[in-house]
Amino acid sequence: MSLAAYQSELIQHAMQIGALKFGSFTLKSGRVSPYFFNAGLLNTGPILAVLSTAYAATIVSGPLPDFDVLFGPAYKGIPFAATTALLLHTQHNVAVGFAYDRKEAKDHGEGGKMVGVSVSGKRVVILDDVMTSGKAVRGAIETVVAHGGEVVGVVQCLDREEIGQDGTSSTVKEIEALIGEGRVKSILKMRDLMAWLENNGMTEELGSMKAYWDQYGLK
Ligand code: OMP
Repeated sequence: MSLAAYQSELIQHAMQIGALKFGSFTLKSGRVSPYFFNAGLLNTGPILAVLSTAYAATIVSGPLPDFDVLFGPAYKGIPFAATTALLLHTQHNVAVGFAYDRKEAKDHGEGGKMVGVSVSGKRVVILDDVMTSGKAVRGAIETVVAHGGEVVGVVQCLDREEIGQDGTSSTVKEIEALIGEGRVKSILKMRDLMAWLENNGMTEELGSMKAYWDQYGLK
């Protein structure tokens, strides 16, 4: 399986700065994983340029339906949505607003939980870091819908390609059942990480990844 240049570049950078690690990690869902991708460490200008270029390319080549607002859930989605909205404009001539939420509602000033352009009555694409069981993205969908927006797409940096909350089908299928078929996109998938490990002769890590895939991977 061959990777696109931007995918290899992103994996390479992530490995160099320790954003992608191999070992033993307990995830939010309680699953014990042989790898962890910490998008919070993608925190320099050059890596943001690589990442948001990849997000923007994934959105336009998806293709996703036309939309009005890019929504980045707090906290990690916020800078990524901002830089991707910028690159959609400068690289693809696509003009969209961007918005994000607060984890705790503000009771003074402008108040409320949402910041940025209003999602009310708008077509919204959610942009986030990693999807495992889908809990985080379900929360983001609920937030957008509660504020009157229609979610027409979800774009992740990494889709771990796992089974969803109900344990019978993939997280992607569960989320697409909510927002429409073909509406969940990602820059990287778990199989891309496995291809990269194989290309780079990291056989021990690849073995652990395969065992994890057998337990929690797409059915
Ligand atoms: P779910 O809510 O189970 O889909 O898990 C996704 C969230 O878990 C992400 O938004 C991250 O906060 C976190 N996470 C990572 O950041 N990287 C990983 O490799 C795995 C997880 C995780 O805990 O599943």
